[in-house]
Amino acid sequence: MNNNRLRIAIQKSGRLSKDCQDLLKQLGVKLNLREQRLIAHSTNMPIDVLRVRDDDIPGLVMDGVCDLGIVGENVLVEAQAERAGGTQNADVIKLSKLDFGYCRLALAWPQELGPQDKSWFEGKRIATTYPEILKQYLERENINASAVMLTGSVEVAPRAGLADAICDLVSTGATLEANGLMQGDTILESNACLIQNPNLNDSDKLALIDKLMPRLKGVRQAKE
Ligand code: PRT
Ligand code: ZN
Repeated sequence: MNNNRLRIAIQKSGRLSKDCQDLLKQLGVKLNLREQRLIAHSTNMPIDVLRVRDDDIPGLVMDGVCDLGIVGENVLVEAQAERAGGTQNADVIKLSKLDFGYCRLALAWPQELGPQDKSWFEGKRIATTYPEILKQYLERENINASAVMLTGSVEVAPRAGLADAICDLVSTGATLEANGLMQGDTILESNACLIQNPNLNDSDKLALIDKLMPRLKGVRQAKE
């Protein structure tokens, strides 16, 4: 990998991939993404795009392996909370919120229990992929409940007897409905965002970012 090229981490395949690729195109970054490679080199700018799992993106940017990254705030906030208090760098510069990947992290419980207030969660087990964000919320709200970490199929946890409730991402609400779950409090609202390694000091790379940022602003305004 050439160190003089600006390295941007994006999700390889998933909900953010298409929007990330479209955004790079709108910024004038020409890429050959046809090959299923980890790294795609831009043909018109000194930029390399790394295509990885979204969960790896915050760490790659915090550690300076990549200069920039595009990731959901949900994944970013969880990764920062995971590193909090440890020795690893947990800082990033949030350059811009992006206009895709919108969702909310919300609590939900079996519909048949009907509406519940916060006190219901006392002593309950809550399945989630975001245990750190959930723990922060429970502390804030003074609720004594435990987080059950699941990386997938969170919405089936109550029915499977693995948990009493869930804390999961919601966009349309169709998944909750299909699984007989009732939506409660939103813990976090999330969009995709563009992040930068805070220790980046290469003047050519910083100049390139300065050139791209007004374009990004233009792309976002055009969408309004
Ligand atoms: O393989 P990799 O680890 O990269 O991908 P992934 O499977 O972890 O993530 P992916 O592609 O599913 O999501 C990437 C990012 O998209 C998330 O981190 C969010 O920032 C954002 N996003 C936006 C969503 C949703 N909307 C969303 N609806 N991520 C997940 N969902 C899931 C949710 O977990 C639930 O299962 O969709 C279901 C709910 O959707 P509705 O429309 O039925 O409410
Ligand atoms: Zn993921």
